[in-house]
Amino acid sequence: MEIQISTLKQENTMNLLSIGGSDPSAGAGIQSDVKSFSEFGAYGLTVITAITSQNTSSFGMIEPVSKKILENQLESVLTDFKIDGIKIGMVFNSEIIKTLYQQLKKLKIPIVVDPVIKSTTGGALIENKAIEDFQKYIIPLATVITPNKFEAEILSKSKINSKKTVEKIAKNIQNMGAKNVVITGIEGKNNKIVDFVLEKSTKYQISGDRIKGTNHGSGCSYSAAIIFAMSNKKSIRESVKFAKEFAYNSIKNAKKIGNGIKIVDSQNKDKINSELSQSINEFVKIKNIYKHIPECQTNFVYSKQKPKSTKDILGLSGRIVKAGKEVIVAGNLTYGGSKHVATALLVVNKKFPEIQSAINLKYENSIILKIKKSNLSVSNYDRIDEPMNVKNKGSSVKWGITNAIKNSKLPPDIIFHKGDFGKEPMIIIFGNTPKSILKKLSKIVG
Ligand code: PXL
Repeated sequence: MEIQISTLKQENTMNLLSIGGSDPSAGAGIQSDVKSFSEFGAYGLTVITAITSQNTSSFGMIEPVSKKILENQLESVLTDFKIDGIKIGMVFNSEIIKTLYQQLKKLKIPIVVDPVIKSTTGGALIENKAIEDFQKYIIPLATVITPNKFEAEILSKSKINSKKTVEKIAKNIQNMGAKNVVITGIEGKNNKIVDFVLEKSTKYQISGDRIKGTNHGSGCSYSAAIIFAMSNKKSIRESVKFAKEFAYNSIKNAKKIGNGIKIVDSQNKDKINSELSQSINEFVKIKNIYKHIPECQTNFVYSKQKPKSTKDILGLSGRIVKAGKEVIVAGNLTYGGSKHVATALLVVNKKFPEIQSAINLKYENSIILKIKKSNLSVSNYDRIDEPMNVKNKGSSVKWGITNAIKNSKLPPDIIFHKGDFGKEPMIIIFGNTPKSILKKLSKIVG
């Protein structure tokens, strides 16, 4: 079966729903979530609970939507799209809270609740009298709830002033029905900012550098990143780490767009990172792709121009791994994250600088046959010929790839070797970009 990349994209993009308020400054609320989701390569859907008017200096009016249009919006999205995860932000009043509860209680997808109470410019995002219903109806929907220190204090009606009280307050919020609690923005020692995580049966802290100053939208980008990671079946710990890094970069990139405080900028991933993460998302959704993952698992890499070492090549710190018939992405994208595939790419890139991306797949005769029938260029090397000193130095990949392209005039699409004693045979696909690799893949798998 031929895989059409265009259909693949249409059918397999992750759909994330943001339920919250509209912010015309687009720094927070549903507008900011749509931008974050799109940055992750996911498709963002929205259900609006309230319209706020605000800018970077002041907060104006709020108009909550009616129960009728809220129900109708929910019905529209829930009946049409396969939704992979939901983020709930501003809910404003009891009527909205109860309506959301009725519609969402039956769903079995991850829900991240960001219990927003006040905007940075001082606007009340929830009515005081609705907080009790928020605790009763919205908190139990949460797979993860992400209050900042101030919100955690309001929800638990107590002050955070020590590590012990953070734990107590997290437990208290968990007792309201949230499965996992992440209290963000606790000031730590040495200019660190700490997030406290309480899972069902474990607790820990994740610490990061602090950036001084007030920004609009940092909390929203944090919770949007958590729902993306959770919907990708990441663990709570991995999701929190991912969100912390994403929010950190968004804050670091914050821009003074209006006359008041800066607005966070989530459009901060370099192009290499954003194309590779999108392509990995598409790769793992290719039908039956688990059959092509080798025992040593798969890495998908993308290099900066003129890489000097594998540190200039982006890859997964974990791998794309097989779990039964599913394929899971373990770890995060980091420069220097891949050793073998990145080394192979480095060698090819030296001779053919336009080749900046690579992926390894399981060796199968049937694939080699398909490759030979396609118009892809293929070369190979034989590990039997490998000199002893190369084997001992552990530089087999470098030696093999150098050999395979020694006489090539054109860049290779595919290089394979059939293995050796104790060494798994392997196929590596090369391309200018991750997208071009997906195109080549569509000719040979499926
Ligand atoms: O960042 C919290 C938040 C969420 N939703 C809306 C907001 C804000 C903060 O201003 O305006 C609509």
